[in-house]
Amino acid sequence: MSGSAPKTFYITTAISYPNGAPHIGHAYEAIASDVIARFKRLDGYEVRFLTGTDEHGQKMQQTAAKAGITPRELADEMAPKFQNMVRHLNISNDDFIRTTEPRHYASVQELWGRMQAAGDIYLGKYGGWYSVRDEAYFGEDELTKQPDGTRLAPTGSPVEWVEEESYFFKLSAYQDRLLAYYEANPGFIQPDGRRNEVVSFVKAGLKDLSVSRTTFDWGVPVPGDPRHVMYVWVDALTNYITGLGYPDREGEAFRKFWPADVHVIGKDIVRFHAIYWPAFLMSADLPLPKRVFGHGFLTNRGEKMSKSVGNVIDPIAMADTYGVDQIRYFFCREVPFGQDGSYSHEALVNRINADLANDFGNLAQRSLSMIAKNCCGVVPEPDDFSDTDQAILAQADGMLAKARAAMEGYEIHNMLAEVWSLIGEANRYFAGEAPWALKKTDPKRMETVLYVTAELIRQAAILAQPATPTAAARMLDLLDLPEEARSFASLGASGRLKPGTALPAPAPVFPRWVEEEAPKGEA
Ligand code: ME8
Repeated sequence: MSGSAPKTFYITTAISYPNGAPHIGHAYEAIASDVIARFKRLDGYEVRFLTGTDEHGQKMQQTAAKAGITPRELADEMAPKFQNMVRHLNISNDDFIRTTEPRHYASVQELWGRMQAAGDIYLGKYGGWYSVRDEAYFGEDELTKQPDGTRLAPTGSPVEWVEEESYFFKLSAYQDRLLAYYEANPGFIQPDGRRNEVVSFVKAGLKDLSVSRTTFDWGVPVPGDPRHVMYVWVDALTNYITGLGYPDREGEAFRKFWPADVHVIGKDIVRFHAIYWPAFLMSADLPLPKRVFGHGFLTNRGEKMSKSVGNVIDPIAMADTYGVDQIRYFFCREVPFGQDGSYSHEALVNRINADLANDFGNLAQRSLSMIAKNCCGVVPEPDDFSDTDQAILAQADGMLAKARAAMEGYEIHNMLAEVWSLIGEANRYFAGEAPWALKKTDPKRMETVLYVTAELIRQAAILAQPATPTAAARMLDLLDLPEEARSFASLGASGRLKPGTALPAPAPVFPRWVEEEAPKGEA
């Protein structure tokens, strides 16, 4: 990288609807994206990481109406809860966008103008089953037909066929170009299963998309025709470029970071990101994102979380109960990224105690305590390395390549599995070499074993930083590693611990979960 511009990496999460409090699905997406962002930063990339809230649209308007407040009041009340959640979970986002900000209006209106200038927006009529009481359209499949032929919305209110004036985006014109793009960029939609769904959907034929509404007014006004507000997805998707200063395409952020390296989103909104968004960008003659990654859904013991079932988990309460690093590690390690995953108290406690407290925490505590007691609290000077020492050091030195390979496809779970397999080996090494027994028989060999163990902890802790940033930093503090020696550039033989370095008194980093403290009412 000498002399050349730093490698850049732009990652985004979906922007959340703030019509309710943040739930564990929002937290999961933010955590996984944060692990990717931190990994890339530590690996020498200049990273830009955006998250935020999606504040317009009918859902927000309806929730506000029920609460007797304006949608703006609702957004102003709820958006800080999302900002607070990302802070609480130690998410390293560089920006938090709210779609009600003036910078975003400017961006969406510019994008609309470019799509219009390209001839892709026309005025037509949108027809659908409309409930006046709910002020909403419903799909045919959502309705119940009454014996008298009338139809009822799921809310029980009657619907009527309504046609309203609407602007349309010529999505149908992009079918072939989209298919060609998917073909030429097989990694664009990940994981592969989601890609196949999108490809079949597009192959089946695309209809033009209604992109404005006149039945409500909580949205970005259509330029030149303010009776219309833009369809919330046109507005929402554009956040990804607003966050880079669009419409200023010559600005530093846009030039440096667009196109995005990855949009991390849930599986339910892959179509919007893999079909609409690239079509809008093609129309506006802007480069397309490199990848859309659709992660799975989290369930509570296999059951969908819903307010009515009462099993919605508050991520902040969960982090307060188990620990921020603990839940970050749990979700990223336990759930293969891309697949659905399930949460349970037992599974979490198992990971906390087995992986964090026993395997990593105990090993550090035991080996560093021995250094404190038997090596005057300084990193010991190793003697010649045995074959066993050399083999395990080589394994540690090879970790970065393995971790990178896993993260290439955003296999966060596999990246962590690699790091913890090294920790497992380090435990076997420590137990096998039994430095406590060498204390009397061969103190020099004891020092070598303690050196090697501390070196393994150094490398594992550097690699654990993306998932467990606070605990890993504490562990690196215990090794007295300066800030500049904590990036991935210091992994491997070139960054070996320096014998003679005075270490602070060891302190436990990963506490055990003690079952009596289980939260009451937790099934
Ligand atoms: O969809 N498990 O917002 P949203 C995992 N505003 N992820 C989940 C989940 C669960 N149980 N429930 C939701 C929106 N998510 C739009 C996005 S982007 C331009 C606009 C994920 O608040 C969901 O898939 O309903 C999405 O990626 C994110 O949380 C926000 O969902």
